[in-house]
Amino acid sequence: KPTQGVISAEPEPIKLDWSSTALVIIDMQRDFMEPGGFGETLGNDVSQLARAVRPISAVLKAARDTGMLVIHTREGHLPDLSDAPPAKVERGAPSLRIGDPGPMGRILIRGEAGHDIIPELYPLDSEVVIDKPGKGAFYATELSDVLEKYGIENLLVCGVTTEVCVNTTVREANDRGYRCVVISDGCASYFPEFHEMGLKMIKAQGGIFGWVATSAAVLEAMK
Ligand code: C5J
Repeated sequence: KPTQGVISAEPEPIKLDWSSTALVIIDMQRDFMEPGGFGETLGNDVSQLARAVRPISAVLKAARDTGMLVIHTREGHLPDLSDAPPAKVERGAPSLRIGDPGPMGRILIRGEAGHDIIPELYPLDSEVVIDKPGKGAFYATELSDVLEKYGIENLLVCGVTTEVCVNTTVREANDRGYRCVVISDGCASYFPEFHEMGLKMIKAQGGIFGWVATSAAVLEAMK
């Protein structure tokens, strides 16, 4: 098995050691991906996100074959909403609010069917699952400790949505010194133009937040 590879990325190629690299899959939850969940309550067309599933699935398989650390994140709140700021719960005019009962259980609540990861990308028992109350995966979670424990220096990041939880997490990671390679077709947004700009923001200015590469380029580097 190769222990390192060069990803053909923008703004420039990046060489990574797989032993110090983790695949981070952001919020591929039924609540964002399927009708009746949090994403749809906000008025979004959830079918926009389906295109990310196949590229993520391919990279996930390669990461498992390589023995890379795999981390899945889930956005959600405790059943008593003690970790949900009123400023988040009360915002806007959704069809259902966080904590309200919906067709997949209570909206964005840990332990409910809607909060769980879609079957196609379901975590193995050996993989890390980070439950986060915010958009960024570092805020109020154990992610920093996990990355330190495994000696991780680089993150391959994918998931939904590009401009919200993916971008927030990449910005948090970049400030903490991690090299982030965002998998372009492994991310998606309810707003295609935000997806495009969200990726551009990362790789602009010499890679101000990180690198962007296609799933094909990542898979090629992992061969
Ligand atoms: C959003 C997320 N879009 N996972 N969450 O509210 O990007």
